[in-house]
Amino acid sequence: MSNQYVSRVVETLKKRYPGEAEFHQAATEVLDSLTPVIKKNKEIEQAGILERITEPERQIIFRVPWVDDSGKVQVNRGMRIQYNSALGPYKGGIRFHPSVNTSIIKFLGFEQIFKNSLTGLMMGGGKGGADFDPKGKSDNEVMRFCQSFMTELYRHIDADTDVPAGDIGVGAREIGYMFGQYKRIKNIYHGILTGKGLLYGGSLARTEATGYGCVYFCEEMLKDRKSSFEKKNVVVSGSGNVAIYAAQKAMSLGAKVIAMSDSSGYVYDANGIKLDVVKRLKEVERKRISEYAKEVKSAKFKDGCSGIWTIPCDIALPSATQNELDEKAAQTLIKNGCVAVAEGANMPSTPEAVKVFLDAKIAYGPGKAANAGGVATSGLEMAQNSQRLSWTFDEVDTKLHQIMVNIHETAKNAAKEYNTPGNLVNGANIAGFLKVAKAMIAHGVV
Ligand code: NDP
Ligand code: 2IT
Repeated sequence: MSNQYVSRVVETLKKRYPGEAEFHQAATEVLDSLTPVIKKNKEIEQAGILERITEPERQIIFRVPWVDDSGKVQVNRGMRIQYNSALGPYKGGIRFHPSVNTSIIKFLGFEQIFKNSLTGLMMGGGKGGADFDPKGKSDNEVMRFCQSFMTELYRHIDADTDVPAGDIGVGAREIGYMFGQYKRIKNIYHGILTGKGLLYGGSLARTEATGYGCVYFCEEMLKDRKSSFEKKNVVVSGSGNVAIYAAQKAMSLGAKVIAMSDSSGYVYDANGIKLDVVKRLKEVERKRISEYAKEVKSAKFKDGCSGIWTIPCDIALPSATQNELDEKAAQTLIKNGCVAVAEGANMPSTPEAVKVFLDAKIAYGPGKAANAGGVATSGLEMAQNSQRLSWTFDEVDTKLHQIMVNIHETAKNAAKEYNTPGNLVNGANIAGFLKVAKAMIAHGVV
């Protein structure tokens, strides 16, 4: 359902930015949800809020030259999209993956505006990245790349301006190299990145936060249905940062995680995935998930990552990448008895798959609500850096848990208020949007 103002803005975006499919998808999804809000509040159209909120405040695109181990010069394309600063400094991750382009970084930056608003912390939205593939690169190559990336990025970020973090392909190692280079260039030691190592300003529980937060969110959806993770079979796609800690928290709540994946395929282990093996293979040895099946005899490896959704499960936690779960996969999940889907990844379900979940009225938590625990804990890392203090793991985890409970409640209430009870897509989009829109109106035409 869409009104004329929404259709006009979406059409203009498609004309102005042809070929940005992921961005069109993300913008259309959010704007369509906003129809009842726009009807109720005429000021939104008068103030051009949709035109402004869909256009990044600033886009920085730059060359990243670096020297590989053979001495050859390589060049990648780096970018940072500073999308919206109505609620605070731009905040959002950096992705290093060969697929990175403006469409992907814009979709992620756009989603980040509403996600960050939902956390209740003072953070605007942004995203960055490069089409660099860390896979198969030596530590030294990764270091030289990160140093070159930061040699341009440093002039655009600051603790109160724009605070990047990790995302696909950017973890503790990359954040460390980028932090070191920033400090060297600027001679300032402050919290310009989050997801830092614990020795130099990182927050306890940030590593775990996105995955834990996703499970906390899912737990709230299950509670509303008088259910829990106890004795449930869970499928988690991906085997990176988000997937590993979503699996860990689900297991600690009594669930059995029976499958995980990477971009080449998935492992199924009816006895329950041994997470210590996955952690060693992925976090320490940087190997493929197929190695898991060579080590653990009860497991089977299958080529192709999308097959993971054919495994019967009670709960699915898509935690790999965008559009990894399509309509057919959604139908198969429902047919096999899946009752809850909480998105650890950003936009992992296609629009058709989302429709299947909403029509079936299963518990469905969209990424911008369900995976907000990562950026929320980044916000807590910024607060600790400003105070020059470190909170304990339990303090951070308790705050994270409360934030996820609040986000669920906020999205649920907004869905009800705008006449689509239970639809957390509408609820999250509306609640996230309203705060940003009101701040933008207060700031005047900027
Ligand atoms: P990682 O790089 O740690 O892990 C990514 C995982 O997803 C890997 O298993 C990777 O497999 C898989 N993957 C990546 N691209 C594809 C693809 N095209 N097809 C299938 N699988 C793929 O990243 P994160 O765990 O940090 O991020 C996962 C998702 O969570 C992303 O959507 C990210 O935007 C989102 N997210 C991350 C947050 C964070 O704090 N890190 C916060 C909120 C959301 P392979 O190794 O084969 O590439
Ligand atoms: O998509 C995301 O929310 C992230 N990659 C985390 C961003 C952050 O600033 O912690």
